[in-house]
Amino acid sequence: MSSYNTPFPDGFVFGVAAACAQIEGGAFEDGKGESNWDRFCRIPGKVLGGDTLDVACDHYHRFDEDFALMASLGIQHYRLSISWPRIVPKGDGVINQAGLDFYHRLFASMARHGIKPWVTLFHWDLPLPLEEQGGWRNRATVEAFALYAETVVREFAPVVKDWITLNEIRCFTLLAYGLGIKAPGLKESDAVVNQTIHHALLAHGHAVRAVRRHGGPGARVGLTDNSDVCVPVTETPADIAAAKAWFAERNAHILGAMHSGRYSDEYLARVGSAAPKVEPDDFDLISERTDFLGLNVYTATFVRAGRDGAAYEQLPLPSEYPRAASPWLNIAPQSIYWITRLVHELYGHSAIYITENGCGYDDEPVVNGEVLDLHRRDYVRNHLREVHRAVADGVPVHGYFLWSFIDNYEWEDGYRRRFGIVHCDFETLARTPKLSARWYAEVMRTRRIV
Ligand code: PNW
Repeated sequence: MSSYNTPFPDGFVFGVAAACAQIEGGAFEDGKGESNWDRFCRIPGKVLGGDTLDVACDHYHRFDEDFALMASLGIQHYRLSISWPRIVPKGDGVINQAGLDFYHRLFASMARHGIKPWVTLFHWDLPLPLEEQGGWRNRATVEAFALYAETVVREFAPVVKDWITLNEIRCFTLLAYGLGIKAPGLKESDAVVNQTIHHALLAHGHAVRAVRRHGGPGARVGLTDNSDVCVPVTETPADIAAAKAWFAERNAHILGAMHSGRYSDEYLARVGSAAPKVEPDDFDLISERTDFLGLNVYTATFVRAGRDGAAYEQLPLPSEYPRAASPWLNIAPQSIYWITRLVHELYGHSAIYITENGCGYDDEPVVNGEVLDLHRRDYVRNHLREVHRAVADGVPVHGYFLWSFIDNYEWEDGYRRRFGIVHCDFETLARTPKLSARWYAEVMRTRRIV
């Protein structure tokens, strides 16, 4: 038994995460093409307050200042994403040199500040012309992505070693084409949604191949998934078995498919005529070997052993269960232990990174130069304890990236919902590290939960 305040192992990575569209701004600068989100945010009623991505945190012009701030907090690992519409403005294969130049300047600044990049190739901003041709419903988007991924990996192989193919397939397929919440905001059939997921899996495979071919020595690649997560109500063999059955079923179409190289019979029976169309060799691509798995963890469902032969019973959350301001974000720190353990047991991953974990709240004023976000400090601390427990139990969790470095554009929730450990004043764009940032700096410095 190790106590939770023993240090994390050597080599365990502590970092922070953000995504290009949410922080960069410069939405129409230096040849960047319009994205699906640039268009979506202008449709009345789609984004809270009609907030646009035009300026965001203005990281596009302030990255040097932001990396200096990161360095001052002792941050040595930063997960960021590259903007596809900056590199390929129309999605057609014509490259925008100014877009490549921007990321060269950005990586050079990171290197000067001693910060290592972990780069996501796709974090939801799609060149608008591709969206207009069907977006992820259209298999041609997969081919366009393959070309973009190859371009980016070739270009930045000398300075980037850790690549993430896609961020959260569910969010840019189901939530975008099925539930209508994220761009392009459509409510299509299950069959269409399942096809978008299949296309995303193919895109992932292309990016893995791009890194294998062009990543150079030491390059590594993995997917970041927001698996559906469950917590067994009691940590008994029966409830744990129930949690495992629930997890395998709920993640069959993404992690299950990637790891077994096929859609399971259970999944195909469940979706029936809404099953995706699969072409020969698709699963060679989808099941390409990866070096790690990234997991974004925010929230959970509780599960216990089923009655009358059912594999599990899923419990509704009482209305007073603890939540952050984001309505979907109930706070169940054990989720981070169980997701890593179940992923390891079910799919045999040998390297897992938490690529996002954090919480969104609405109103955090700066008072006397401080933001006293004890709620965020508690959220992160309680989750880190469960990461520590997973490590102590032999689950191969090799790193943790806190979402997010700075308050930013929280997609359909606009700028009101704040996830940052650094406060951003969206009027003046002033940055103020919150109490949680000071606390996390001490965690990184001592490698302990302080
Ligand atoms: C993630 N859910 O999105 C994204 O990767 C980030 O870009 C985003 O800012 C962050 O989490 C906070 O929302 C999610 O409904 C969106 O469970 C929705 C869910 C999960 C993650």
